[in-house]
Amino acid sequence: MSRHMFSGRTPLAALAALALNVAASAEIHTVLVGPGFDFLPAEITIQLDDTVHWQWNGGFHNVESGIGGVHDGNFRSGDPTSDPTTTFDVTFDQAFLDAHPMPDNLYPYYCIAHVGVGMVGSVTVEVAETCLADVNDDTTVDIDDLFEVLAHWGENGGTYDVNGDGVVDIEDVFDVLGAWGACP
Ligand SMILES: [Ca+2]
Ligand SMILES: [Ca+2]
Ligand SMILES: [Cu+2]
Repeated sequence: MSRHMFSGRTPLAALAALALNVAASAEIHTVLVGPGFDFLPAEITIQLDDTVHWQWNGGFHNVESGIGGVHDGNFRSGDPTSDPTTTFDVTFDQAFLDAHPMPDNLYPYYCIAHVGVGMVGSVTVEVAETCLADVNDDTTVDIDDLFEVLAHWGENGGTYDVNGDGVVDIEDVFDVLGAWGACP
């Protein structure tokens, strides 16, 4: 089987270690609040389970979700402040998305003191279709799915073509590694 050909070249222990690293890759994204009337970066795209860390950088500001100064209730740092030690963190995990659903997982926000002069930002949360990588349908993406993809190496499409590009190859292996863990 193609599995043997592959494992002869690539130590499975290294693949497993890579998978663990990928699975534990939730990131923290810092957004500067001020010193002018802007957020930097103003628009960010993050992955599910990542955290946005707003850090006050001069000026009198807050972070408040919504559009045009109308708060939508998703998140709010508090009243505007110029305290330079102020920070505000939101972790955009599945529980947060479930509690605060938004179209396309797009979360607009503003500073209530300066929304009138365009102090706005947004967070877009990308959610990987992890269950596509669960090729054996047991609700967990793990070493068994990796073996299945390797065993069907080179096939044209089908269940084991995780990314749907028409061939089972290394990209599908990376998709399995990237989706490691329980399906949501
Ligand atoms: Ca599975
Ligand atoms: Ca593929
Ligand atoms: Cu402001």
